[in-house]
Amino acid sequence: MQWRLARPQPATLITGLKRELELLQKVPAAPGDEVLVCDLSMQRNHAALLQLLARGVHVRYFDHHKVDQVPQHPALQAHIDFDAQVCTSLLVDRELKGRFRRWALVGAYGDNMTDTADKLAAGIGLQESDRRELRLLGEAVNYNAYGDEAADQHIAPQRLYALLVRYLDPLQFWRDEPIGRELDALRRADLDLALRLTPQDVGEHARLLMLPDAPWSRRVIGGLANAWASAEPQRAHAVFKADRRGGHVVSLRAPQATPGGADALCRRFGGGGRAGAAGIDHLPAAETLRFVDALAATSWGDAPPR
Ligand SMILES: [Mn+2]
Repeated sequence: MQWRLARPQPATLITGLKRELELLQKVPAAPGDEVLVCDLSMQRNHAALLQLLARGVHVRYFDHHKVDQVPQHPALQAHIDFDAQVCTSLLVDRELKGRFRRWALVGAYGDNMTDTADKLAAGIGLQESDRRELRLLGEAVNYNAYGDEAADQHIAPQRLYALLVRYLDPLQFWRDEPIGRELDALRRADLDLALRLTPQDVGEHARLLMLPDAPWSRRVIGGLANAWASAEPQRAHAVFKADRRGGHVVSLRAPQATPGGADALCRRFGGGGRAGAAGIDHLPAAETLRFVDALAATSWGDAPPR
């Protein structure tokens, strides 16, 4: 949003569900084309990135997920930062020097970076009621990315983007377009169902929730983890949802008080993410106990807060 508003030009939008990460291989770019990549793990798209660069495509890459090695290539402009206090929206904001700060805040709120976003919002003189609307919009847009299949989503992200990009000011969008409030109402209804479930303690510093497999639970898993993380900032939260292969999808949040180590724990089980928020796409049933033991054994305070 921010980049397109700053540099308007015809572009093909390629997007996917929250867990569809290997998107770069779907980019049909020709030599001389420019590709803008946002919020997509470079680790998971490494080979496709090298292929694009070799083909003579220019790539501008903004991301905050852990990557072992950023290729050195004259046609790659990479803005990568793993700090727990940044998200991709804030990296773009940094590059554009705050030109579309209100949109940047929508992204940051949507990523549950409430404290950072509140400070930035206060810095540009936004009142509490405006901050609240930006937060609701961010959470609604973020929420719409969740689900295991297109039918789980209220509106296709491509269509939502086309509506959003017509507005320079997200507050105007929130007030003029009903879709933001529709998504907000859906999110609340799903969350109300999920919050009826009681988390179980896992050791002293973590809790675990088990969700059934249903359209609402496929959408709510990440938002539920964020809601519990905010409500209980001293504890880590793992939300499990049954998948169709007899295992689970896992969404993990480190304690907000010590936001580190979630990605490291998930990587041991084939998942990934960032320091404060990470996940596992498929945890086989046979691995469940090993994960729960590892969760109980994690001493979050020892992880560097980055
Ligand atoms: Mn992100």
